Amino acid sequence: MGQSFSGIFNRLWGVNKEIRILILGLDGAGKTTILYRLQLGTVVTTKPTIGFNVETLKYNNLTLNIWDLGGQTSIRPYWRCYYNNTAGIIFVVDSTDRERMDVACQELHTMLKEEELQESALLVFANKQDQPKAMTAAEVSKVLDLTELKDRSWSIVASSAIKGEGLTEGLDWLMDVIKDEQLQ
Ligand code: G3D
Ligand code: MG
Repeated sequence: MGQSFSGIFNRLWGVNKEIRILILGLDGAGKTTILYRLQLGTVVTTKPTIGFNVETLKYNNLTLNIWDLGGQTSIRPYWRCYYNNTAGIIFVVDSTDRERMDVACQELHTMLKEEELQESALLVFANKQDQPKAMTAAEVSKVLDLTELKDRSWSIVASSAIKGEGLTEGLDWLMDVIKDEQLQ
């Protein structure tokens, strides 16, 4: 059997500061499903400002914050409260949602321009691979222009949040990168 999720995240135990991971993506991509799948503790939903729901999961010195990208640009300034100490970004894509791939691409690249996120590693989940019409991870990588990313550690992993596939592989990669960067 594969490693447990808590085992993966426990690797950061001993890193002597709070580490934040943002889980982002368009609505319906599968973010909440992934968060619950991790089974690391209680997910708390807060609404700090109008029209902006944040789900939070705390585990040891790790905080996972998750919200939907897209829609109201007026609330964007409020997101910045969550950027501090962001070691990693997990961007979740619905691989069957071909119509909104360009929106996902724009949202991702806008986010990555944020000053405070320049050092953050990026993991992309090409999610919903259990669906017959899903684009492959290679196809998603291409439409999201991931190869254009310079000076950033990034990886794309095919996943099915519903089946629990690919999540361990992706998070393993991300935790390794974060641990390396924190210990430097
Ligand atoms: P979000 O938090 O990114 O908005 P959710 O997305 O986690 O709420 O998921 C949106 C819908 O997609 C949910 O279905 C969920 O079950 C489904 N979903 C999430 N991941 C996968 C996956 O890997 N494969 C498939 N087939 N479906 C997935 P409902 O029907 O509850 O809206
Ligand atoms: Mg959600």
